[in-house]
Amino acid sequence: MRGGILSVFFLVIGVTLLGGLSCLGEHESMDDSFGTEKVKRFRPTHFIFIMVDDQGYGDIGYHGSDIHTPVLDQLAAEGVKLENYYVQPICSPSRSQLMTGRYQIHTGLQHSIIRSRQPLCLPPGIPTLPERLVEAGYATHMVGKWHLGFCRPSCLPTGRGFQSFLGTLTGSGDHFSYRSCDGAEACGFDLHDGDRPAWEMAGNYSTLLVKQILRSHDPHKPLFLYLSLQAAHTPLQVPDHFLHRYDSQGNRVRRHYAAMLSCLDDGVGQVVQELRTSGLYQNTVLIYSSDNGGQPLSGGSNWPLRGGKGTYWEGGIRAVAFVHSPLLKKKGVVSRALIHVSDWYPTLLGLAGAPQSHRGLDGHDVWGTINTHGGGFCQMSPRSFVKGLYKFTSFHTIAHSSAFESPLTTTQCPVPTVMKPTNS
Ligand SMILES: [Ca+2]
Repeated sequence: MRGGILSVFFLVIGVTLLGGLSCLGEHESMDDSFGTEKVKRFRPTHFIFIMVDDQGYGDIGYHGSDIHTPVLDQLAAEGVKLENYYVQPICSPSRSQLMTGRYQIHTGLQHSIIRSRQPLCLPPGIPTLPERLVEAGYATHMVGKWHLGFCRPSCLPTGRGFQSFLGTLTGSGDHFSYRSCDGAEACGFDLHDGDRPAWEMAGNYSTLLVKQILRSHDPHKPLFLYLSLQAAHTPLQVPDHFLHRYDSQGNRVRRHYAAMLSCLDDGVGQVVQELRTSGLYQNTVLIYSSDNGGQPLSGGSNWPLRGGKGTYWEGGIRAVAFVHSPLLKKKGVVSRALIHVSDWYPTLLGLAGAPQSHRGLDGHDVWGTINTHGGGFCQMSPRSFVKGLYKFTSFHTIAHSSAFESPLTTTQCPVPTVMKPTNS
């Protein structure tokens, strides 16, 4: 029996994974709010990072989309919506920044995605987020799309800090067959369990994953689960019952894309339900992020932003993101603080109580901004710009230039302004 599209598959096994880590030993009580210092003194915090692929800024219910995402809408409404959140315009650079906390120009990954035949991966000398979390005592698991190179065993997720990995190494394989091609002459099977092809898991993966998780299970450790979904990246494939939700959608491409996001939405709901059932939920920080803007040619919409995936217009780099956690001090708020995908590295390490060295990092610890100032005080972000091919400057910075002397309000923060290209 076919297992459904990759997103469903990953979410199902993601649930299995969470279920396997349901016991965390003795817990101390803590109040409803927390910061880095409190986390150090109390029980460890679990991280669920959900990275979705090519979801457009306009393709989520709370941005007015015609795509139904009730689970995501509710999670975001109960958390902090990040409305000034930036990523890179394509897959590998964004993911490299999440893993290293550094701009891709500092890791050699600034050119494009890593193609299957390219002998490239994350630089071995730069510690990754899961490597640092392992040092802090975390169990680290990855399910889903890697797309950060696989030319050597040391480049694989299991070579870069994840204690278990089940997923795909390339960027756009078939959701059903796991066939992935880099040109017609270079195709292969891309579903891997650790460092080996998982041929046998194509139809019966969940059972095997249970075994895998049970083998690696340590109930006393905090959890970092990187759930990296290939939905809603091409190829646009989805089980029929999700398609039927959009029978009225006349655009076939858009219909399939929308159905993939609904499938994803359902799956995230299963993950959260399992978090509740397993008792992990109350001490979990769930971060949801798209890796780049939507691709209009593949059904995505970034409305009202201009441009899309692969461009440095807002539609390519301003992404859907939110944080959901019972531990947030302020919930149900919209943050317009400038936050970038590279910021998760120091932010999560800070929450984990890991020793911090900011040497070489481009990311900032933005937990205080999210947790305490989530109501839109953009000037409270430690970040004033994002460096890429273009510089982005927050209104706060502009307001302190000679040309803009108007004081900021605390309720309205304009989007960053695109400045001239920079070589620095
Ligand atoms: Ca992508």
